[in-house]
This record gives sequence, C-alpha cells and structure tokens, in this order.
Amino acid sequence: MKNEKKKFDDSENQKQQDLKFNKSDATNQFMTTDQGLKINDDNNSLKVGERGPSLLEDFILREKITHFDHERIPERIVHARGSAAHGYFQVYESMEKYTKAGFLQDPSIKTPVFTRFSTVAGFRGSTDLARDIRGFSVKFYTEQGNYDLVGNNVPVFFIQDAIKFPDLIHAVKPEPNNEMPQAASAHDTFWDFISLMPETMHTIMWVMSDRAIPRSLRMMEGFGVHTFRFINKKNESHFVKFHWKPKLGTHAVLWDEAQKISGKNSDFHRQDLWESIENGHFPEWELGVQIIPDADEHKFDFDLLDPTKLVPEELVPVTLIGKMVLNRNPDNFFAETEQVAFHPGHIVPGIDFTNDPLLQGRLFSYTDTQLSRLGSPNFHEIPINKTIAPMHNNQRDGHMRQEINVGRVSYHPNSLGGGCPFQAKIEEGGFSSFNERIDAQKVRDRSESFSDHFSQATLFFKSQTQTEKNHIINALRFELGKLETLAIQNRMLGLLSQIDADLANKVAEGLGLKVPKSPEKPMNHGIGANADKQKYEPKKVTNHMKPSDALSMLKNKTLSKTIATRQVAVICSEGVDRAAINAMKAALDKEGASMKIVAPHLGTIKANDGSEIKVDQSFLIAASVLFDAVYIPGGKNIGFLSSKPEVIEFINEAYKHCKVIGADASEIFSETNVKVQFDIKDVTDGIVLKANEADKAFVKSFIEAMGQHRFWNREKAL
Ligand code: HDE
Repeated sequence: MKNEKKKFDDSENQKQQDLKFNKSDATNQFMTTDQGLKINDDNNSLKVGERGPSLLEDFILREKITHFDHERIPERIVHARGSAAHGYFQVYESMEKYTKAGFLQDPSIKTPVFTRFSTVAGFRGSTDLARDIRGFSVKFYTEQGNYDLVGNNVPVFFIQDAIKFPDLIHAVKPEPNNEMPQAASAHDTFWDFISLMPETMHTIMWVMSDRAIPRSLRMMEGFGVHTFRFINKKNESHFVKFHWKPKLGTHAVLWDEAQKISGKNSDFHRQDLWESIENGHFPEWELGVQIIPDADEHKFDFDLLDPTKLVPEELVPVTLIGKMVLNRNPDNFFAETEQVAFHPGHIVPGIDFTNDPLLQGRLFSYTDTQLSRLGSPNFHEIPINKTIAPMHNNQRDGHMRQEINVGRVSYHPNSLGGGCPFQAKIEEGGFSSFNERIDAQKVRDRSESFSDHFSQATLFFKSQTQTEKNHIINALRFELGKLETLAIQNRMLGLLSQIDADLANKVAEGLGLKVPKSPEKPMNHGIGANADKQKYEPKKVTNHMKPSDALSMLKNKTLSKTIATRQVAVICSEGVDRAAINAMKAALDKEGASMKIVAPHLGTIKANDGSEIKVDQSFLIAASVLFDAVYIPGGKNIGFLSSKPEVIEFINEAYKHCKVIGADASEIFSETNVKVQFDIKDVTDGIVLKANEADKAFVKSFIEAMGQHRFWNREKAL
C-alpha cells in the first residue's frame, strides 16, 4: 500500500499532467466520427439525389446531430453564472500547531487549485454586474485528496438553517409566472421573503453595499462563511474562519455604472479575469484565518455556529497563512468551469465541520445536485474533479463509468482480494471525524443564541464611510422602489428602523413613505407553528461593538493603492500629441496599468508628428464605464473633441462616477459638467490638468490620483 503513494514534488504539474491525459488537440489531425472513422464530407448529408430527401442511413449526420441535441446539461440551480481559472496555493509556514492538513505544512509545496467565481441568482447567460453575492469556490488538489473551500465574497449568509434555502432561492429567482426579472433581487417575491425573515438583515446590508457590485473578480475578498475546525496531530480542535484577501485590494463600481456595464459588456468580469491571466497579470489572494480556541466558544455575544454573524477582525485578528495565484485559463469552459463539482464536504484530515445548521444542510446538498446536473455518481471521474491522490474503493458501475476495476472483489471485508483496499489508520492519514461530545434531546428548534438579528447589521452600517452609507441607502431606495406591494415596503422600513434610524428615514424619504411607528413583527411568520414566540422575538443584544474598519471597503484599503491592471481610456483624434501619449504609456506600463486609444473611427489616426497611431476602440464601442480613468492628450485634437457629443458624454460619465480625468488642456471641459479647479497642484477632485508642455509632474500626479481610485467628494450628499 505504501508504494502506492506517488511523489508530488511539483504537484502543480501533476494536475496539469492529469488534465492533459484527457485533452484533445485536432491540429494536423483528420476529422473522424466518435468511433474513429475518417470523415470525407462534413458539409453535406446523404441524400437521394442532389435535391432529394435525406437518408436515415446517414449515420454520420445522425451521430453529429444526436450529440448536438444533448450538449446541454442542467445549469447550477444557484451560482449558474461563473468563471474560473487554474493556479496554485502555497502556505507561508507550517500550520502544524493548529492543523495536520498536508497542504498547510510545507511552504515549498505548491498545491494545484481550480477556482470558480460566480453570481448566485442569474441564469448561466446573465450579466456579470448584477447586484448579487459572488461565489468564491476553491478546489485544492491536495496529496490527501480534494479539499473544497466553497465560500462567498460576503462573510455572512441570509439564513440560519438549511431548510429555508429553497425558499430564499425561490424568492430571489425570476418570478415563476413570467420569469422576470433576470439576475435581480429588485422584485416583490425577494423582498416579501426578506421582510418576513429578520435574520436576513445583516446579509442584506452587505448585499445593498458596493460589495455586491465588484470592480473585478480579482478585487474581491472571499470568506468561508461558516465556522470550521482545524484539528492538529494531537487531535486538538480550534475553531477557524477562512478569509481570502485580494492583493489588488477590494474595489467596487457604482450601481449606475454596473447597470451600464451590463448593457455594454455583460461578460465584463469574465473577460477581465481571462485577459489579465492571458496578459500575465496573475491575480493573487492571501489566505487568512481567524483562529479561536475551543475553550472560547461561548466568549462572544453571538453564536459561532450562526452563519449570519461574523467575528469582527478587531476581536480576533486575521492571520495571513498563504497565497493563491491564478495563472492559467481553462482550455475548455464546459469541461472545466461548467463540470467542476464543488462540495463543502470534500475535506481532508486536519479540517472538520462544526454544527452550523446551514453547513450541515450543505453537506447533503452538493452531492445530490451533481447527480442531477452531471447525471451520474461517477462525476468524480470527470478530469477537473479527479483527485491527484490515489483513489481506491468498492464503489462500482453507474452511468458513464470510466474506471476499469480489475479483479473479482468489490466488497469489504474480503479475503479473496487480500483485504484490499485497506482502511487507513489515523497515523496513515485515515480521516476520522472530531469526536465532539453531544448530549441533547432531539428537537426541531433553533438556539436562543441565534436570535440577535440586528446588532451586526447595525455594526456593518455604522462601520461604513458616509459615501458607503449613501450607496446602501440608494441601493435600498432602488430595490424597494421597484416593488409593487406597499405592505412589503412598509415591513422593510420597519426592519431597517431597527438597524439604524437615519438609514430607515432616508430610505423612506426616497420611497415617499414614512417609517411605520410600530413595525409589524415579522417573526410571527418565520417560525414553526408551535414555536415559543417569546423565544423567537428578535433581540438586539449589544451596542458595545465598536465600528470595525475591516468592514468598510474605503477605510480598509490595504495595498489597494496599486493601479496594476487598471485601464485608461485615451481620447484622441487627428493631430494628437504623440509625445504626450508616449509619456503616459511609459508611466502606465511601469505601474502595470494599460491604455486603450479611443478615437472617432477604427484603423489609425495621424499624430501631430505625422506618425500613425493604431486606434483600439471607436467612440461607438468604448464607454467610460468600461475604464478606470480617462486621459485627453493635447495637440490639434482638443478643439475637435471638445464639441463632440460622444466625448462630452464620456467625460461627464467618468466625472459622475468619480473617476480620475486627466487632460493636457482645460478647453476640453468647456461643454462638460467638469468643474475645473485652476489650482493645478490640487487634485483632490480627481481632475488632473497639465500646466504647460514642460509639466513633468503631470503624469506622476495622474498616476497618483489613479491610486486613489475614486473621488467621492464629487458625489452629492443625500
Ligand atoms: Fe451553495 N449551493 N448552498 N452556498 N454554493 C450550490 O451546488 C446550497 C451556501 C456556494 O462554483 C449548489 O454545485 C444550500 C452558502 C457556491 O460550482 C447547491 C445552501 C455558501 C456555489 C447549493 C447553500 C454557498 C454554491 C448549486 C444552504 C457560502 C457555487 C450547484 C444550506 C459559504 C459552486 C452546486 C461552484 C452552489 C446548495 C448555502 C456557496 C444547490 C442547500 C452559505 C460558491 O448544491
């Protein structure tokens, strides 16, 4: 048995090898049928005469059409829209004090990973920029078997018990009578459910914040959400919360932008991930853990098993223990991104579950869903799902079985097969569940420690900057403003008033309503028929939680000053100053950012020195929402551009979205909304102007301003 263990010196290659085995490359190959017969004509079916009917005999036509007819598999019920990439994970130093998980021991080992990001509610073809939680699933192909960390970009979840998941998803999906709206929560059924389930309030705050409209999948945090366990060699347990921290910082777009991007490029996130990997800008995250000794389980005002709560980083700091780099795009979307099967129950020795009732339900759901999606219990044999660890058991047969099990023994215990495959002792890597002591009655109930639905919602709201608060208020005005049922709006205002009075009042103002004086008690709906209503009365437990900077994207800007991979639109026309473009390009290249030349037409334009400049996008194709900043170089083009409606719109939109705008001449702004402050040293409003041709500081100021990303002082107070 021992000699079975493969050596994985470079395990990243190991998975690559594994996938290669199944890869097919048709370069220099004949076209064949699925049976290997060379095809002579793939353009005409077999007919009785050139104008006659097709023949049933045409096995080539039938094979091709039959395969085509069955190309689709059911999309995921949730998280249908996703994009993924390969890469590796590397731990910084051994975590053996806390866990015996093999991939968390040796800093020299690169564990291959496949990571899929997704939206939750939309169908497979829906827009990337929907207001939604993003899935963040990582499959680690470890030497001890696959470990899946199936998390989200928000650290908490809507509901506390898995039994409510189908209700939540039915409510958020397009309404069943008319299948509207697509990939949107702004409709009655969603808010009807939410308004009757106060436990959703904390997650609602996150979903109404800009976290739900990321600038890029590469600029999102990730969270394991549930509390898990680390188990070390001595069988000691620590609670652990998982975090992914993006190297590029956590960034979002504005809601107005998100909606426009959805129209301009509904693959915005997918394309951004794909292109940055193709261009060698490999996205990177650090894995962080919050570790809590078992003895501290009851030390907090909330229950560690309650997935609607987070552990504030100020109470338990996040320790960064390793990094994940995504460095290879999939070869085939269907084979990899679509067929990958994640499961929170794919764990390795050293990691274990807690009794979080949401997690417990998930442990059932994910295998079950693969059976209907991928169609067979053999989904683990699909190359992307295959473990790189040796795999032997007595499971047999089933649809599309690939493995050819030899011998006559498919049971355990056996003597005819020499007792193989053997069970592994714990010292040999055998998995054994943490032997937590449980002594309780069987009940269909919820712990009273789960009944504080508002403290952390308030904590989240209070921890935001005023800009972020305004965005939350406006998101709620938008979502609730789309409702047709007044009672739902009123119930929501009642719930919001328990989070923060100012929040509720401002949302009410936007809706043209008043916050109800005595809010309806929604918990009367969201509990069992025989439940003790008193016990379920939502409680607001504490005010002691100080605002947490880690919860605000704008306060928590670790490492986010970088402008690497950011895109600048350079607006040009004939006669543009070539030297100015070159200087900007050199500076952007140095920072890892890039520019696109946007001009009235495709092809080329002539610069002021007579040279030709290749145009990347015409005004018809480009839009400011697809860029992070705008630059209008000088030269003869300024006069022409300053009166062009497309250019005025471009600049106005970038201005509205608080982006950096740089220009060589202030005339370009004459017909726009941009208010130019003539103190050129002052770029607090994100408008960077060149003083004169010799202004060497201009490019530097532009780059520095880009590092601030947005200039929120341009936004009007609510
Ligand atoms: Fe999932 N979830 N989920 N979920 N989930 C699925 O599995 C489910 C939950 C998450 O990129 C499904 O293969 C239940 C929390 C991600 O392929 C399904 C409950 C979190 C993905 C399913 C939850 C998640 C899924 C659909 C409540 C964050 C995409 C297709 C008990 C920690 C994985 C599939 C990918 C996918 C069930 C709640 C994250 C139906 C029953 C909480 C990132 O099995």
